[in-house]
Amino acid sequence: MTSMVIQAEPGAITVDIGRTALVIIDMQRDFLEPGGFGETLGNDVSLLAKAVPPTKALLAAARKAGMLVIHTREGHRPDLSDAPPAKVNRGSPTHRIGAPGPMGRILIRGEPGQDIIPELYPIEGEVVIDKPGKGAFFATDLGLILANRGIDALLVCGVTTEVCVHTTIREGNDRGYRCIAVGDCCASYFPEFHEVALRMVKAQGGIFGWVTESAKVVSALGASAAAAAE
Ligand code: TIU
Repeated sequence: MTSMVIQAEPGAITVDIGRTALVIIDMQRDFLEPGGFGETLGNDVSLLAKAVPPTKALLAAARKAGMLVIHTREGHRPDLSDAPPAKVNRGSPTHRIGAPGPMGRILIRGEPGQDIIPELYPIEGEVVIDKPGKGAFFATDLGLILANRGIDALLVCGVTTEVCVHTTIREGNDRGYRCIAVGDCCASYFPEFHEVALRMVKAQGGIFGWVTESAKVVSALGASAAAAAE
């Protein structure tokens, strides 16, 4: 077991690398690229781009350390049987889940827009969770996969901070996982929601978990590898 200390708020946290998973939430073309679901909801998708380079660096460091990497994608079956009508019937009728868009049917599994952006594309051996809800635990086998691997800490990043990232952290926290939001690897269409969502995680002594930055995790992984090589 190799542990590392991550500098974070409200305080530093020690995790075992073999019992920690990097969970990258919904870095999908539908949310990050023009023409996808995010833009159809009236959002400026360019606001999410800044989370991509730090996430790429964090992903590279996690892969090098042999950490479990999990990618999630929000999306539904082509027949929409797993999409609640209350979710589908929202927004403009031409821009709803399942409607044709420039990157295929919006938020439908298997369509190009529902897939992960090329910069962060999963590699062989990494887990991809297709989720019908905002939280990554809801109606998925994420909990089973984490339990089978003995995971007890989650480094969580992705989009959007106050929606799918926050819901997943809340779900994970209630299930007993120590959740660490990697702030610069998260982004929102609403910068103020991003800021407040992160503050909510670490408030009250870490009511939902911890907040850190990618450089601090990369540095902790580097220090752990250096110590192991001694
Ligand atoms: N619209 C929005 O902010 N987010 C979502 O719909 N899904 C995720 O956050 N992934």
